[in-house]
Amino acid sequence: MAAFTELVFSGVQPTGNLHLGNYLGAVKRFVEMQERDAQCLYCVVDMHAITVWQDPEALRGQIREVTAAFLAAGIDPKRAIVFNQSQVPQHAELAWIFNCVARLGWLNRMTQFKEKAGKDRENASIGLYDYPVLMAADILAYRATHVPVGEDQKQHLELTRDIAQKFNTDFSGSIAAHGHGEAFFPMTEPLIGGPAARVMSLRDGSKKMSKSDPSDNARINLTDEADTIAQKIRRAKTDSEPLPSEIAGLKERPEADNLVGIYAALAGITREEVLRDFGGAQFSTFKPALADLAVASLAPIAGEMRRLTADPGHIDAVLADGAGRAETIAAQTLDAVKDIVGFVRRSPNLQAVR
Ligand code: AQP
Repeated sequence: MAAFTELVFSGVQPTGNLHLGNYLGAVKRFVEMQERDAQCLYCVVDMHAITVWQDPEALRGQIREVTAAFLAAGIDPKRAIVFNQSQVPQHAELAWIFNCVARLGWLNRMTQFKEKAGKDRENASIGLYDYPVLMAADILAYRATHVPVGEDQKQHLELTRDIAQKFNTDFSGSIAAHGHGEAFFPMTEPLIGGPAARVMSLRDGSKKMSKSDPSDNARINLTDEADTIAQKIRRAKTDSEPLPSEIAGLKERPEADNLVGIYAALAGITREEVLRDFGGAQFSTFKPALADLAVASLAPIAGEMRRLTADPGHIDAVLADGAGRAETIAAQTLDAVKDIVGFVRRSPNLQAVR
C-alpha cells in the first residue's frame, strides 16, 4: 500500500431509501475526501443493518444499491477501497475484543439506541445495543485517522475515541513491548461539518431526514424521479415569511434554515452566500430554484445507479476486490492486537504436529 498521511474510513447502512441527508452528510463528502492525500475506505455496513430485521433478499439488493450509489456519486473503486463489512471478518473479531474494553455505562448513554429501541427496549436486539462497539471496530480495524459522518454519529465517534484510549492505556506495557510505541490506536478525528451535517425532514424541521421516516415526502430519495423531487420540494413545510438577508434571521425558522442549508450544500457555497442571492425572496421563488438545483445534482446519480444495479455481477466484483484489499490491512491490525492482548496466534512457520 502506498504511504498516505491520512486513512479515511466511513460506512453507510444498506437499509433502503438512501436519501439526500445520507448524500450531503456523507457520500458527497466521501467523494471530496478522495482529493486528499488519503487512503479512503468506504464500507457498506451490512452487519449494522441486521441489528434490526432485514428481509434477506431485499438486503442483498440494498447492499448492491448502496455500492451503486457510492460509484454513481463519484467514488473511484480503484483509488478508494469499496467493500461490504461482512466480507471482512476482522470487523466482528475486533468488535468482540472491544466488547471487553468498552464499559456498560458508556453504552447506556448512547442516544441513538434509546431513539431506535424506543419504548420496547427489552425487545431490541443485543446487536442494536452493541452497534457503537462494532462501529469502533470498523474504524479502528484500519486505524483510521479521519471519519467523515453526519452530525448524528458524533456520539458514536466519541465512543470510538474512548475505546481506543482505554485500549491504549490498559495495554500500554504490551503495546510498547511489541514495538508499537506509546499508543496503538489513533485518536480518530470525526469530520462533521458544512451546511448539511444534519439535513432535516421536509415535513418537520425538528426531525432529521431519515430512511425510516414513514412519510416518503419527508425525504428526497437518491432514486427519486425529477418530477418527484420537484414535487417534494414544492410541498416542503415552510413558514410564510420571505427569506432573511442575514443568517441570524434563520434562527427559530428550522424549515427555512434546512432548505437554505440544502441549497448551500448542493451548490457548494455557504448559507450566507445563499442568503446574499435569495434574501428577501419568497419561497415561491426559492423553492423552484432549489428544485432545479436538486434535480440537476441528483438526476445523473440516479441514472447511473440504475445502470449499475442492472449489472449485479460488476458490483459484486467491485465489492470482492475491495474486501480483499481491506482484509489485507485489517488482518495486520488484528495480528498486532492479538499479540498485544496476549492471545497465542497460529504462526505461518509452525511445524505440523506429528
Ligand atoms: N439527515 C441526515 N443529515 C446528514 N447526514 C445524515 N446521515 C444520515 N442521516 C443524515 C449520515 O449518513 C451516513 C450513513 O447513515 P446510515 O445509513 O449509516 O445510518 P443512519 O444515520 O441511521 O441513517 P438514517 O437515514 O437516519 O437511517 P435510519 O432511519 O435507519 O436511522 C452517516 O454518516 C450519517 O451520519
